[in-house]
Amino acid sequence: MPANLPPEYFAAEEKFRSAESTSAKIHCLEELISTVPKHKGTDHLRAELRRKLSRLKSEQHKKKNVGRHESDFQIEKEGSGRIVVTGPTNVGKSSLVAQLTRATPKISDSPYTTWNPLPGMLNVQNVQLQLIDTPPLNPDFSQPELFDLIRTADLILLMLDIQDFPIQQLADSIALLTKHHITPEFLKNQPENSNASLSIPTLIVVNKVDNRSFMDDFNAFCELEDIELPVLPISVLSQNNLDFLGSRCLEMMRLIRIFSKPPGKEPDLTQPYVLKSGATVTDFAGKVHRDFVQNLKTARVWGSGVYDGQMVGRDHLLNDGDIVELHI
Ligand SMILES: Nc1nc2c(ncn2[C@@H]2O[C@H](COP(=O)(O)OP(=O)(O)OP(=O)(O)O)[C@@H](O)[C@H]2O)c(=O)[nH]1
Ligand SMILES: [Mg+2]
Repeated sequence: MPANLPPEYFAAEEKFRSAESTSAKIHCLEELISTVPKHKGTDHLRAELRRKLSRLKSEQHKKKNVGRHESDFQIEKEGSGRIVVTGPTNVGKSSLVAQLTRATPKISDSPYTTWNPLPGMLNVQNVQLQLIDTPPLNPDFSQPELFDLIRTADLILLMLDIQDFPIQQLADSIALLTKHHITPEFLKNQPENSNASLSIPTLIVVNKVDNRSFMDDFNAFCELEDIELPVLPISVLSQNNLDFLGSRCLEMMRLIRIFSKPPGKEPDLTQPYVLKSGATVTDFAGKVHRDFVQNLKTARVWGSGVYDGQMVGRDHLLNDGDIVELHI
């Protein structure tokens, strides 16, 4: 397919050729990329220009950050779990973190904007989760510390862009993750994944599904994959499915919320105790107070699988949203 480049492209290309400093080259190249129309005929050209930009930005970044880079990637854990947002450049990772938390990462239409991770706190049904924006997965510039950070995730959000060849993006992202010994959990039973690789729950988040017209592309994306993927279409721009994303995260992290009811009082439904799914009344008692584990005699539960206020034993399995009254 012919590229059909507009005259502005050639003018911008000329400017880029004559730029001398790295920062001027980056500036001109960003301008050049913005003149290339997005269609199949310009695929290769856009990929090549992005690669060039990535190389220039990494060059500039290395000069700026000698010595202090690694520590930016060491982030203290906060909240009930850690979610790392990863994926190719420009898919909207920083936009998502900015939208869902108070963090203010830089957002730009130009590729390779984020160079350092940035955490924010995400509140999902009163559960605090740490959501970390990261630099893009980049086949041309490997950052070992980025993969070390991803390895610390309780859940990976692998973000793709429905408007920019998501199938290819998914394949490239998985290739990079597995090269660094990280296997998205949905692939862990595939024979090619060795035991040496760390399997992490991973939700594929397909962004920029801004309106119904992109749902056909999204459905085609789902159909073309051989295995059933944990996948959610979203749009940060039109806020499509963002609420649902939070509850999907809790589910995939296998976290449940349990509310404590002191005897004779109402439960505080704004302050859940967060436990792993499969937790028992004894596990809950241990969260409330460590002495309760020893002294617990019985408990009453309101919620699913029980009648209201049912007496249960120490080994009773709890469900998300249960209210528990401990008797010691
Ligand atoms: N149409 C549309 N554009 C979006 C959406 N979310 C983000 N964008 C735009 O996509 C571009 C890239 O967004 P970023 O959040 O900077 O992307 P990123 O993944 O952090 O990019 P890198 O830092 O380079 O990895 C920006 O112009 C955003 O405004 C969306 O839901 N729909
Ligand atoms: Mg970013």
